[in-house]
Amino acid sequence: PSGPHSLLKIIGAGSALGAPHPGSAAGPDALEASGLVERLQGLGIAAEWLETLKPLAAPPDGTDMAGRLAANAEFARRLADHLAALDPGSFPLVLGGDHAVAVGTWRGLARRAGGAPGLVWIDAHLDSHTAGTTHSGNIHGMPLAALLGEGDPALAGIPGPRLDPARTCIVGARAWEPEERARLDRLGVRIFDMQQVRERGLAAVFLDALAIARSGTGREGGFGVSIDLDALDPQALPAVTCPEAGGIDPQALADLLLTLRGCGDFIGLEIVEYRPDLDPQGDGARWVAEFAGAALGPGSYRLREKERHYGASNYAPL
Ligand code: 4U7
Ligand code: MN
Ligand code: MN
Ligand code: MN
Repeated sequence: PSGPHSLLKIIGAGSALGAPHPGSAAGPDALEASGLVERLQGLGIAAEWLETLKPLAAPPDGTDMAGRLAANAEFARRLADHLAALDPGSFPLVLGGDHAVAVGTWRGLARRAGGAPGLVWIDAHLDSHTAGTTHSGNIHGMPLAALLGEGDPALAGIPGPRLDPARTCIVGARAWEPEERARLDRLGVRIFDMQQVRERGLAAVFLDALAIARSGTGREGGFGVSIDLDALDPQALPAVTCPEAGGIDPQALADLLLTLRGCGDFIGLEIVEYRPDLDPQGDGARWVAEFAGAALGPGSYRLREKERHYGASNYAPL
């Protein structure tokens, strides 16, 4: 760890409080042990593992919705506070954990950026239920609705600006319930489902999604990308809680994430839902390194600017 000279700060969000299986809570520790920092440093990225947040205590089995919302909200609030306070010379990579941690990630980064970021949400699911519409009761199916300001105030009220639906979009969706779809349609959130990805190709869809997230005049918040690994095809990456057949080819996604290197308004990357207990060969860990390396590798405008302003000891010469 090179302290102040690291530009890329990795924050582990080791919570599975939102999921029906505890396995994703171990995601950050497994990714750290897999040598992620070293892999990124090998690509010339000045990366440091800053910290891994853990839930205070898992609520006992049978805890009601209010209790589970409160536990998820406590974790999200703490994560948001850490991210909002991150030093200005760094770029955040948040690693889950289940996708409920995203409520903390994007409220915290919105505060840090001084406004709501546009957001590209890459996921097999829409994650736009509320406690009132959920079929499963699982809170990792609710974070996007909460970020848009919908649903129980415990989750929707984590401090920070709410997302602008006009600058929010989803890529890769193929499994949803009618209520969450209706919510997003009402709000005007654009959904690029898997059928569109197949018809138009991932590149065309991804560039449209980026344009939406980067659009508008009040762009002081920049934009971010949240990757739920279940967006990818489970034949290539089965180590997730809610696999859905017919997903995105991981190499195709890695190739498109290269686009992010050119974006000066890119404010944060999140990768969630990794299940190390289902990943004996470490394929999932390898893809996480590929995605982060593609988005933030040498030539990354965002890291280069930070290097110019704040300096970096181990960033590869460009
Ligand atoms: B993830 C689901 F019912 N919609 O609400 C639900 F299909 O963060 C899935 O995208 C949620 O992994 C998946 O439980 C949440 C279900
Ligand atoms: Mn998700
Ligand atoms: Mn999902
Ligand atoms: Mn899942």
